[in-house]
Amino acid sequence: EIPEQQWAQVVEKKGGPVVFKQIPVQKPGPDEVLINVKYSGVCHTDLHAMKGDWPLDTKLPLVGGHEGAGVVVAKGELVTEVEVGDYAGIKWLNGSCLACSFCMQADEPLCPHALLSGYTVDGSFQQYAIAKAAHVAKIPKECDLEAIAPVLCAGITVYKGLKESGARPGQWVAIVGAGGGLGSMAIQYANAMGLHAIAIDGGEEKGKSCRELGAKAYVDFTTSKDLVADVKAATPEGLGPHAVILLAVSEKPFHQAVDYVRPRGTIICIGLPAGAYFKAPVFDTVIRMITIKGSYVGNRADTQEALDFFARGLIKVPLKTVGLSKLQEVYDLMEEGKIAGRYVVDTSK
Ligand code: 8ID
Ligand code: ZN
Ligand code: ZN
Repeated sequence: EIPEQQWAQVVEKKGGPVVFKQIPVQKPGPDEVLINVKYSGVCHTDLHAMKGDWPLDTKLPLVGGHEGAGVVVAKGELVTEVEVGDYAGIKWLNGSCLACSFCMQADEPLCPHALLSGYTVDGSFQQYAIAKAAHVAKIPKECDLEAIAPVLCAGITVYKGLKESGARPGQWVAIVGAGGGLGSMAIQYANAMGLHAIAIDGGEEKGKSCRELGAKAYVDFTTSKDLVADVKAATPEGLGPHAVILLAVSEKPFHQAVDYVRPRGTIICIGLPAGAYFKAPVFDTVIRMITIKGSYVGNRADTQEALDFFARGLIKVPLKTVGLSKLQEVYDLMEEGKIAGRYVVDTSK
């Protein structure tokens, strides 16, 4: 009993707003599954997509969303990896060709034919969404779909970023934008991986939530008189963190990271502020042997590893859940930087 029509949030023109309306339910192709999305996390990427912030066009009209947790309700004839009734997740990488040199090396986010949920194909801000079976996240039956939804982008992305940083258990990592959706997850993954997290964000509410999530220190960028000195002071011998995970949606903190990262340290760029450039002094980068890298979501193995941390009970990020009909209000709060942690939308409301 899959309905013909369903509720969705649709971006009809660049800049938005989202329009809550009924649209047809699609049928899965031979290598695709149809997922009844129960909950979907709201990532800042969804807001960037609606605003047209990046040098890559979205489809229009567009159903956003790429942290969709739900139940498989139909599948194409070639699909063998999941069954109807299984829990599954729609993530940013909706599909990839599986045949190019990047896919062959498990770098499928770099696939030139990648399909992006809620960007180049419709995503999870609807009750029924399509994904390539090869790429859906396999969610264990014992997991809570509401709580696991934000793992499907935020969790995977920060877990991959921490891996890319090369930081080892016992070392220190600065998380910039720690009070946001990705940042809250990053504190928890860092702890689970045996790292010491220093949280950087703005305001008392985010500070409180970062500490509750297990950050060893909080530096408030809105009140700190010398952010570089404060971050270094929070690390042993004042040498600075071994890694910096940049999640902020603003350019300035990217430049500051070079000044406080420990010599031989690694800076991981993940946040995607519109039109931003990364500028670093060549002299410092050379003589302090600093590594600067980008990190983009994760591959299928990273996905299952990130979900496994959650399934083991190691990742507990407080959520705020509202009906799918309230998505625009979530975007408004996000635009103002007022969200501590992650919002999740319930597609039944
Ligand atoms: O694969 C990827 N690279 C990937 C995956 C998913 C998301 C990248 N992203 C990108 C998003 O597109 C977005 O640009 O990561 C960024 C963060 O996404 P989010 O966590 O969903 O956004 P949020 O919840 O709004 O959190 C952003 C935080 O940054 C803080 C804000 O206060 C907020 O808590 N922040 C800002 I804006 N300026 C800051 C500063 N100067 C800052 N924190 C510290 N210092
Ligand atoms: Zn995302
Ligand atoms: Zn490919």
